[in-house]
Parts: sequence; C-alpha cells; structure tokens
Amino acid sequence: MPQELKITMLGHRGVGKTSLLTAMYEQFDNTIGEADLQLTPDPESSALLQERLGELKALLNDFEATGGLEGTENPQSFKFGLGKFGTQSSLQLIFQDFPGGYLDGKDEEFVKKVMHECVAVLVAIDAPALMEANGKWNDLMNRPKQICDVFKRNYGDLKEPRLVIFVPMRCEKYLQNEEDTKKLLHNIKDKYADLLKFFSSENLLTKVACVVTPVQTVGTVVFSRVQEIDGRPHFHFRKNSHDAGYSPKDSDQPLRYLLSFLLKLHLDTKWGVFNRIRRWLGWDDYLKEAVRKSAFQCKSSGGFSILQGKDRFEIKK
Ligand SMILES: Nc1nc2c(ncn2[C@@H]2O[C@H](COP(=O)(O)OP(=O)(O)OP(=O)(O)O)[C@@H](O)[C@H]2O)c(=O)[nH]1
Ligand SMILES: [Mg+2]
Repeated sequence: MPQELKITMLGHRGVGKTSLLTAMYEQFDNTIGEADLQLTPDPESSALLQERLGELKALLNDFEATGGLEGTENPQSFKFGLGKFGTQSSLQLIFQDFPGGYLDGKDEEFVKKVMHECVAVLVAIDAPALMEANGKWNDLMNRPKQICDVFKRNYGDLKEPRLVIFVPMRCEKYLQNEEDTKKLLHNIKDKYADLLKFFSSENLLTKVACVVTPVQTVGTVVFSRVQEIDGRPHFHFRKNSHDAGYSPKDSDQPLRYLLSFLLKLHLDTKWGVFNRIRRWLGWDDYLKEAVRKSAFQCKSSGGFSILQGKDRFEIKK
C-alpha cells in the first residue's frame, strides 16, 4: 500500500477551493508530469473533476464571464496516486475539499480532524475582494479572521512541521506588472497579519512554512468591475479577447512547493522523529529525484513568495 498524505483546502464559500483543485489536477500532465511522474485519480475523483472542469471552462462561453461551479455541499475527498509514469503509485495524495460554510462553526469536530491530519493547508483567497475598492469587501468574502481562528484553535500545540500555502484566485489582473504583484503580496501580509504573527510565534516559527502562490485557474478571464447591489458586491469578469480560450497558469506551483517541502523534510535528519512523513520518499529513488528536479521550478518572484521557513525548501542541486 502506498503511503498516504493528506492536504486540505481552506477558504470561505465561493473563493475557489474546488476550482483550484480542478486546475491543479488538470494541468499536472503539462507541468510536473514532464518529469515522467503521473498523478492518477481514483474513478470517483476523476468523474467529479471532469464535471468541475466542464463548469470552469464554461466561464468562457460568454464574453462577460458568468456561471461557473456550484458550491460544494458536502465534504469531498479527492484521491490521487503519485508515482513514476506507467508504474504503481508510490504515494497517495488525499485532498480534502469541504464547503466554505463549514468555517462558520457548522462542524467543528470535522474541521479539527482535518487540521490535525493534514500536512499542508491551501488557503484560497479571492483576489478581487482583497485588491479592489481598497479591500472593502475582503472581510465579507475572504473572512481572514475566521481563517486565523481555525489555525489558532488547531495549531496551538503543533508538534509536526506543516506547510501553509496562500493561493490568490481570479488574480489575472494583478499579475501583469511588478507594481501590482507587489501590492498583491503587500495586501496578503496586511490582511493576514494576525495569522502571520501567530505563525511566527515561538512554537510555530520553526514548524510552519508559509508561501504565496497565485494561481490563474482560467487564465483569460479578467476582473472588470465591482457593483454594489443591496449592500453586497457583485464582481464582474471579462474574457481578455473574444476568442480567448482556457489557459490556466501556475496551477503546478502549489504542488511543487508541497513536494519540495516533503522532500526537504525527508532529507533533513533533525526531524527524524516525524518519520511518518520522512519515510515515504525514502523507498523510491525515482520519485525522490523527480521531486528534486521539480522543486527547482518553484517560483519565488512575480507575486510568488516564501513568507516563512525559506530553509524548508532549500534543496541542493
Ligand atoms: N472569474 C473567475 N471565476 C472563477 C475562477 N475560478 C473559479 N471561478 C468561479 O468562482 C466560483 C466559485 O468557485 P468554487 O471553486 O466553487 O469555490 P469554493 O471555494 O469551492 O466554494 P464552496 O465549495 O461553496 O466553499 C465558481 O462559480 C467558479 O466558476 C477564475 O479564475 N475566474
Ligand atoms: Mg467547493
């Protein structure tokens, strides 16, 4: 049986957790897959992701992008095997997707279990809410305080290393020039200051690694304006040209960071006690080498940044 590793998605309702997972999987073959690795979903995950992908692509049907995915109603886990192309998987990655609504305290036990089990957490952030109208809609859409509270409740006495990846979504507009990418990073540091402060506390500083990886899940659909109706924001998006197609960007980056974090944990003997994570890479030299190569392609500029724990990704060439 391959070793299992669990990862979860965190974020308020509609920020784009399920879309992120879809884009990460869909682009795998074109990106990390070049290293002769394959990511194989189990049949149920495969069927669900295909459906999600169709919905994501449907955003391109109108010039003014509307429609899209339905919200997730129940927790759903997506299982993938990772390993050398054409052979049995050496590692099983389990992504736990759950409805943003769960953060409202609906099922605290479930959230607790997930936060306890998962070695990595992907925090999806709605970028227009963070960036537009001076961040007026950020609290409503992204709920940074609620996200911070989830970590505070569950990471207080953390004993193992963890990876937290902030993933700005629908961020096409903010990655066009250096000024905007700086502002994107600045706003994340500003709006999530409490959480970052918590991560840099004495117990967590050496355990939690934290990075920002903006992902463009569609690539050609760009924020155009925000309209306020009855005190609620309506964000509008447009295709950047009439014939623009589906062209996601950087959806490989969260996974590259995850894999390089795991490889470094394995190589770093001082974490010997945490051999639950250390062991798995040890018995497959092929995977180890492939992940090592993939790690060199982790981006760290143009909106990408390691906010804490740089040494957790330093792998020798
Ligand atoms: N404009 C734009 N819309 C997107 C993009 N990615 C996803 N969406 C839309 O954003 C909406 C919400 O995305 P989901 O992935 O369902 O969000 P979620 O976080 O899983 O939501 P819950 O499951 O309800 O917690 C969907 O209607 C998507 O089609 C994007 O890159 N650009
Ligand atoms: Mg969802």
